[in-house]
Amino acid sequence: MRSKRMFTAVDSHTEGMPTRVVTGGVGVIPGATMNEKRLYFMEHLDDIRLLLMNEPRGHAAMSGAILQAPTRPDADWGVVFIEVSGCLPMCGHGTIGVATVLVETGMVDVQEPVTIIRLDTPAGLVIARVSVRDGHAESVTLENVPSYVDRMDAMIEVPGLGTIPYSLAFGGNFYAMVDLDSVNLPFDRDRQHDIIDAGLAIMNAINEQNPPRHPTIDGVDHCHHVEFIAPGSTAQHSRHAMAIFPGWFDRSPCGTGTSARMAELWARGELALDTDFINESFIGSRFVGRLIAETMVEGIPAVIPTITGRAWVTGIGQYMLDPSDPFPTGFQF
Ligand code: PYC
Repeated sequence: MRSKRMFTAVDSHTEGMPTRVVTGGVGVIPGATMNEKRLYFMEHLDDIRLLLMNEPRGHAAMSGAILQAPTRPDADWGVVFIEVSGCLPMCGHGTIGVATVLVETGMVDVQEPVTIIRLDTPAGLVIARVSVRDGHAESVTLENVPSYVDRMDAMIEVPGLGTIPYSLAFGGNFYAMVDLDSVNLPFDRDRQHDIIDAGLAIMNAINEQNPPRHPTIDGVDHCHHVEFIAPGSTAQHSRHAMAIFPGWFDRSPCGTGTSARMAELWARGELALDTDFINESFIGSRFVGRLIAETMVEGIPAVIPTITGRAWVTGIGQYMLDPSDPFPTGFQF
Protein backbone atom coordinates (compact mmCIF):
# COMPACT_ATOMS: atom_id res chain seq x y z
CA MET A 1 0.00 0.00 0.00
CA ARG A 2 1.20 3.57 -0.73
CA SER A 3 -0.58 6.83 -0.47
CA LYS A 4 0.28 10.44 -1.21
CA ARG A 5 -2.86 11.76 0.56
CA MET A 6 -4.84 10.23 3.39
CA PHE A 7 -8.08 11.52 4.93
CA THR A 8 -9.97 10.18 7.90
CA ALA A 9 -13.74 10.48 7.91
CA VAL A 10 -16.78 9.35 9.84
CA ASP A 11 -19.61 8.64 7.41
CA SER A 12 -23.23 9.20 8.35
CA HIS A 13 -26.61 9.74 6.80
CA THR A 14 -29.29 12.25 7.74
CA GLU A 15 -32.76 11.03 6.84
CA GLY A 16 -31.21 9.21 3.86
CA MET A 17 -28.68 11.84 2.75
CA PRO A 18 -24.95 11.17 3.30
CA THR A 19 -22.58 13.40 5.26
CA ARG A 20 -18.94 12.33 5.13
CA VAL A 21 -17.51 14.16 8.16
CA VAL A 22 -13.80 14.68 7.45
CA THR A 23 -11.98 14.58 10.78
CA GLY A 24 -8.38 14.47 9.57
CA GLY A 25 -6.00 14.93 6.66
CA VAL A 26 -7.00 18.39 5.39
CA GLY A 27 -5.03 20.51 7.89
CA VAL A 28 -5.78 24.14 8.66
CA ILE A 29 -7.52 25.93 5.78
CA PRO A 30 -6.28 29.56 5.60
CA GLY A 31 -8.86 32.28 6.34
CA ALA A 32 -9.89 34.64 9.15
CA THR A 33 -13.57 33.59 8.97
CA MET A 34 -15.22 30.31 8.00
CA ASN A 35 -16.50 31.93 4.80
CA GLU A 36 -12.95 33.04 3.94
CA LYS A 37 -11.86 29.43 4.51
CA ARG A 38 -14.67 28.23 2.21
CA LEU A 39 -13.59 30.66 -0.53
CA TYR A 40 -9.88 29.74 -0.10
CA PHE A 41 -10.73 26.04 -0.19
CA MET A 42 -12.76 26.47 -3.41
CA GLU A 43 -9.90 28.32 -5.11
CA HIS A 44 -6.88 26.36 -3.90
CA LEU A 45 -7.92 23.01 -2.39
CA ASP A 46 -10.89 21.92 -4.49
CA ASP A 47 -9.04 18.72 -5.52
CA ILE A 48 -9.72 17.41 -2.00
CA ARG A 49 -13.46 17.91 -2.43
CA LEU A 50 -13.40 16.23 -5.84
CA LEU A 51 -11.39 13.27 -4.51
CA LEU A 52 -13.72 12.71 -1.54
CA MET A 53 -17.08 13.43 -3.21
CA ASN A 54 -16.76 12.10 -6.77
CA GLU A 55 -16.77 8.47 -7.84
CA PRO A 56 -15.18 6.09 -7.00
CA ARG A 57 -14.89 7.27 -3.33
CA GLY A 58 -18.23 9.08 -3.43
CA HIS A 59 -21.14 9.17 -5.85
CA ALA A 60 -23.35 11.55 -7.83
CA ALA A 61 -25.22 12.77 -4.71
CA MET A 62 -22.31 12.73 -2.25
CA SER A 63 -22.03 15.34 0.48
CA GLY A 64 -19.68 16.01 3.36
CA ALA A 65 -18.24 18.42 5.89
CA ILE A 66 -14.63 19.24 6.81
CA LEU A 67 -14.07 19.95 10.49
CA GLN A 68 -11.90 22.94 11.35
CA ALA A 69 -11.05 24.86 14.50
CA PRO A 70 -13.59 27.69 14.85
CA THR A 71 -12.66 31.25 13.85
CA ARG A 72 -14.99 32.87 16.41
CA PRO A 73 -14.79 32.66 20.20
CA ASP A 74 -18.47 31.71 20.64
CA ALA A 75 -18.19 28.48 18.58
CA ASP A 76 -17.00 24.95 19.48
CA TRP A 77 -16.18 23.70 15.96
CA GLY A 78 -15.87 25.14 12.47
CA VAL A 79 -17.28 23.46 9.36
CA VAL A 80 -16.63 23.78 5.63
CA PHE A 81 -19.39 21.97 3.74
CA ILE A 82 -18.45 20.04 0.60
CA GLU A 83 -20.56 18.19 -1.94
CA VAL A 84 -20.48 17.12 -5.58
CA SER A 85 -21.75 20.58 -6.57
CA GLY A 86 -19.18 22.67 -4.66
CA CYS A 87 -18.99 24.21 -1.19
CA LEU A 88 -22.28 25.38 0.30
CA PRO A 89 -22.33 28.29 2.78
CA MET A 90 -24.67 26.22 4.96
CA CYS A 91 -26.13 22.72 4.88
CA GLY A 92 -28.88 21.53 7.21
CA HIS A 93 -28.63 17.79 6.75
CA GLY A 94 -24.82 18.20 6.94
CA THR A 95 -25.11 20.06 10.26
CA ILE A 96 -27.29 17.27 11.69
CA GLY A 97 -24.70 14.72 10.48
CA VAL A 98 -21.79 16.71 11.95
CA ALA A 99 -23.50 17.16 15.34
CA THR A 100 -24.37 13.46 15.50
CA VAL A 101 -20.80 12.43 14.65
CA LEU A 102 -19.29 14.88 17.17
CA VAL A 103 -21.46 13.40 19.93
CA GLU A 104 -21.12 9.74 19.01
CA THR A 105 -17.33 9.90 18.64
CA GLY A 106 -16.94 11.93 21.84
CA MET A 107 -15.36 14.84 19.97
CA VAL A 108 -17.43 17.19 22.18
CA ASP A 109 -18.23 17.10 25.87
CA VAL A 110 -21.41 15.01 25.78
CA GLN A 111 -24.21 16.03 28.15
CA GLU A 112 -27.50 14.19 28.57
CA PRO A 113 -30.32 14.82 27.82
CA VAL A 114 -29.13 17.69 25.56
CA THR A 115 -25.66 18.50 24.21
CA ILE A 116 -25.32 21.98 22.75
CA ILE A 117 -22.75 22.42 19.96
CA ARG A 118 -22.08 25.86 18.50
CA LEU A 119 -20.91 25.60 14.90
CA ASP A 120 -19.01 28.26 12.98
CA THR A 121 -20.34 27.83 9.41
CA PRO A 122 -19.58 30.00 6.35
CA ALA A 123 -23.12 31.44 6.60
CA GLY A 124 -22.83 32.30 10.30
CA LEU A 125 -23.23 30.75 13.75
CA VAL A 126 -25.51 27.68 13.82
CA ILE A 127 -26.48 26.12 17.15
CA ALA A 128 -27.11 22.37 17.26
CA ARG A 129 -29.04 20.95 20.22
CA VAL A 130 -28.52 17.20 20.24
CA SER A 131 -30.93 14.98 22.19
CA VAL A 132 -28.72 12.30 23.71
CA ARG A 133 -29.72 9.11 25.51
CA ASP A 134 -27.20 6.49 26.67
CA GLY A 135 -24.53 8.21 24.55
CA HIS A 136 -26.68 7.91 21.43
CA ALA A 137 -27.61 11.07 19.48
CA GLU A 138 -31.34 10.53 18.98
CA SER A 139 -32.15 13.73 17.11
CA VAL A 140 -30.68 17.16 16.40
CA THR A 141 -32.44 20.52 16.37
CA LEU A 142 -30.40 23.14 14.58
CA GLU A 143 -31.00 26.86 14.92
CA ASN A 144 -30.25 28.20 11.48
CA VAL A 145 -29.04 31.53 10.11
CA PRO A 146 -31.58 34.31 9.30
CA SER A 147 -33.76 33.29 6.37
CA TYR A 148 -35.68 35.65 4.10
CA VAL A 149 -37.60 36.02 0.86
CA ASP A 150 -35.62 37.49 -2.02
CA ARG A 151 -38.59 37.67 -4.44
CA MET A 152 -42.19 36.53 -4.20
CA ASP A 153 -44.49 35.38 -7.03
CA ALA A 154 -41.94 36.24 -9.74
CA MET A 155 -41.94 34.94 -13.33
CA ILE A 156 -39.03 33.50 -15.29
CA GLU A 157 -38.82 32.73 -19.00
CA VAL A 158 -37.35 29.21 -19.27
CA PRO A 159 -36.27 27.86 -22.66
CA GLY A 160 -38.36 24.79 -23.45
CA LEU A 161 -40.73 25.34 -20.51
CA GLY A 162 -42.22 28.79 -21.10
CA THR A 163 -43.02 31.33 -18.38
CA ILE A 164 -42.73 29.69 -14.96
CA PRO A 165 -44.03 31.27 -11.71
CA TYR A 166 -41.63 30.95 -8.77
CA SER A 167 -40.58 32.51 -5.50
CA LEU A 168 -36.99 32.67 -4.28
CA ALA A 169 -35.83 32.61 -0.67
CA PHE A 170 -32.59 32.25 1.29
CA GLY A 171 -32.33 29.66 4.08
CA GLY A 172 -28.54 29.23 4.09
CA ASN A 173 -28.56 28.81 0.27
CA PHE A 174 -30.91 30.33 -2.29
CA TYR A 175 -33.96 28.22 -3.24
CA ALA A 176 -36.32 28.72 -6.15
CA MET A 177 -39.70 27.34 -5.11
CA VAL A 178 -41.83 26.09 -7.99
CA ASP A 179 -45.09 24.11 -8.03
CA LEU A 180 -44.52 20.78 -9.81
CA ASP A 181 -47.88 21.34 -11.52
CA SER A 182 -46.49 24.41 -13.28
CA VAL A 183 -43.97 22.24 -15.16
CA ASN A 184 -46.65 19.57 -15.81
CA LEU A 185 -44.79 16.81 -13.98
CA PRO A 186 -46.06 14.37 -11.34
CA PHE A 187 -44.47 13.81 -7.90
CA ASP A 188 -43.14 10.46 -9.04
CA ARG A 189 -39.58 9.12 -8.87
CA ASP A 190 -40.15 7.39 -12.23
CA ARG A 191 -40.08 10.92 -13.70
CA GLN A 192 -36.90 11.99 -11.85
CA HIS A 193 -34.91 12.68 -15.03
CA ASP A 194 -37.61 15.01 -16.36
CA ILE A 195 -37.83 16.77 -12.98
CA ILE A 196 -34.04 17.26 -12.86
CA ASP A 197 -34.02 18.61 -16.42
CA ALA A 198 -36.76 21.11 -15.53
CA GLY A 199 -34.88 22.13 -12.35
CA LEU A 200 -31.61 22.70 -14.21
CA ALA A 201 -33.39 24.74 -16.89
CA ILE A 202 -35.07 26.92 -14.24
CA MET A 203 -31.87 27.54 -12.22
CA ASN A 204 -29.93 28.34 -15.42
CA ALA A 205 -32.60 30.85 -16.45
CA ILE A 206 -32.60 32.52 -13.02
CA ASN A 207 -28.80 32.70 -12.93
CA GLU A 208 -28.66 34.16 -16.44
CA GLN A 209 -31.57 36.61 -16.18
CA ASN A 210 -31.77 37.67 -12.52
CA PRO A 211 -29.27 36.00 -10.15
CA PRO A 212 -29.75 36.53 -6.41
CA ARG A 213 -27.00 37.91 -4.17
CA HIS A 214 -26.77 37.69 -0.39
CA PRO A 215 -26.22 41.20 1.04
CA THR A 216 -23.62 40.18 3.65
CA ILE A 217 -22.13 36.76 2.78
CA ASP A 218 -19.42 37.00 0.09
CA GLY A 219 -19.71 34.67 -2.88
CA VAL A 220 -23.36 33.68 -2.33
CA ASP A 221 -24.68 34.88 -5.64
CA HIS A 222 -26.50 32.13 -7.54
CA CYS A 223 -29.36 29.66 -7.35
CA HIS A 224 -28.37 25.98 -7.52
CA HIS A 225 -31.49 24.52 -5.88
CA VAL A 226 -35.05 24.23 -7.16
CA GLU A 227 -37.62 23.04 -4.64
CA PHE A 228 -40.48 21.47 -6.61
CA ILE A 229 -43.54 21.52 -4.38
CA ALA A 230 -45.81 18.48 -4.69
CA PRO A 231 -49.56 18.94 -5.26
CA GLY A 232 -51.57 18.87 -2.03
CA SER A 233 -48.76 20.46 0.04
CA THR A 234 -49.88 22.89 2.75
CA ALA A 235 -48.28 25.33 5.19
CA GLN A 236 -48.36 22.55 7.83
CA HIS A 237 -47.12 19.59 5.77
CA SER A 238 -45.29 19.85 2.49
CA ARG A 239 -43.73 17.30 0.14
CA HIS A 240 -41.13 18.21 -2.43
CA ALA A 241 -38.46 17.08 -4.87
CA MET A 242 -35.27 19.12 -4.37
CA ALA A 243 -33.37 19.37 -7.67
CA ILE A 244 -29.72 20.38 -7.17
CA PHE A 245 -27.00 21.42 -9.61
CA PRO A 246 -25.44 19.68 -11.55
CA GLY A 247 -28.22 17.06 -11.51
CA TRP A 248 -29.19 15.21 -8.32
CA PHE A 249 -31.91 15.18 -5.66
CA ASP A 250 -31.50 15.78 -1.98
CA ARG A 251 -32.45 12.51 -0.28
CA SER A 252 -33.11 14.37 2.97
CA PRO A 253 -35.88 17.00 3.31
CA CYS A 254 -33.11 19.64 2.97
CA GLY A 255 -32.58 21.78 6.07
CA THR A 256 -31.70 25.00 4.30
CA GLY A 257 -34.49 24.40 1.75
CA THR A 258 -36.98 23.82 4.57
CA SER A 259 -35.78 27.10 6.13
CA ALA A 260 -36.29 28.96 2.85
CA ARG A 261 -39.76 27.47 2.42
CA MET A 262 -40.76 28.46 5.96
CA ALA A 263 -39.51 32.02 5.32
CA GLU A 264 -41.74 32.13 2.23
CA LEU A 265 -44.80 30.76 4.08
CA TRP A 266 -44.20 33.25 6.92
CA ALA A 267 -43.92 36.16 4.46
CA ARG A 268 -47.26 35.07 2.94
CA GLY A 269 -48.85 35.08 6.41
CA GLU A 270 -49.44 31.29 6.21
CA LEU A 271 -46.95 30.09 8.87
CA ALA A 272 -46.81 31.71 12.32
CA LEU A 273 -43.87 31.60 14.74
CA ASP A 274 -43.61 28.57 17.06
CA THR A 275 -45.68 26.34 14.77
CA ASP A 276 -44.54 22.95 13.45
CA PHE A 277 -43.97 22.61 9.72
CA ILE A 278 -43.37 19.07 8.44
CA ASN A 279 -41.29 18.87 5.28
CA GLU A 280 -41.04 15.56 3.42
CA SER A 281 -38.31 14.60 0.94
CA PHE A 282 -38.60 12.80 -2.40
CA ILE A 283 -37.86 9.51 -0.56
CA GLY A 284 -40.45 10.25 2.14
CA SER A 285 -38.11 11.14 5.04
CA ARG A 286 -39.08 14.10 7.25
CA PHE A 287 -37.74 17.16 9.03
CA VAL A 288 -39.81 19.19 11.46
CA GLY A 289 -39.24 22.92 11.07
CA ARG A 290 -40.26 25.88 13.25
CA LEU A 291 -39.75 29.61 13.12
CA ILE A 292 -38.66 30.90 16.51
CA ALA A 293 -38.01 34.63 16.00
CA GLU A 294 -38.27 37.52 13.60
CA THR A 295 -35.19 39.54 12.64
CA MET A 296 -33.77 41.65 9.80
CA VAL A 297 -31.07 41.04 7.16
CA GLU A 298 -29.83 44.45 5.94
CA GLY A 299 -33.36 45.93 6.18
CA ILE A 300 -35.11 42.81 4.80
CA PRO A 301 -37.64 41.14 7.15
CA ALA A 302 -36.30 37.70 8.09
CA VAL A 303 -36.92 34.78 10.44
CA ILE A 304 -34.81 32.39 12.51
CA PRO A 305 -35.73 28.77 11.67
CA THR A 306 -35.08 25.58 13.61
CA ILE A 307 -34.93 22.19 11.90
CA THR A 308 -35.19 18.86 13.70
CA GLY A 309 -33.99 15.60 12.13
CA ARG A 310 -32.02 12.44 12.78
CA ALA A 311 -28.70 11.06 11.56
CA TRP A 312 -26.96 7.72 11.86
CA VAL A 313 -23.25 6.88 11.73
CA THR A 314 -22.63 4.42 8.89
CA GLY A 315 -18.88 3.87 9.01
CA ILE A 316 -15.38 5.13 9.61
CA GLY A 317 -13.07 5.38 6.64
CA GLN A 318 -9.56 6.27 5.60
CA TYR A 319 -9.55 7.56 2.05
CA MET A 320 -6.27 7.41 0.19
CA LEU A 321 -4.74 8.50 -3.09
CA ASP A 322 -2.24 6.10 -4.61
CA PRO A 323 0.32 8.07 -6.72
CA SER A 324 -0.51 5.90 -9.75
CA ASP A 325 -4.30 6.36 -9.46
CA PRO A 326 -5.43 7.63 -12.91
CA PHE A 327 -8.39 9.51 -11.32
CA PRO A 328 -6.84 11.74 -8.62
CA THR A 329 -9.96 13.95 -8.59
CA GLY A 330 -12.40 11.14 -9.26
CA PHE A 331 -15.09 11.55 -11.89
CA GLN A 332 -18.82 12.02 -12.39
CA PHE A 333 -20.69 9.51 -14.49
O1 PYC B 1 -29.95 19.96 4.12
O2 PYC B 1 -29.47 22.06 3.73
C1 PYC B 1 -29.51 20.88 3.40
C2 PYC B 1 -28.96 20.49 2.07
C3 PYC B 1 -28.46 21.31 1.11
C4 PYC B 1 -28.10 20.49 0.04
C5 PYC B 1 -28.37 19.21 0.38
N1 PYC B 1 -28.90 19.22 1.62
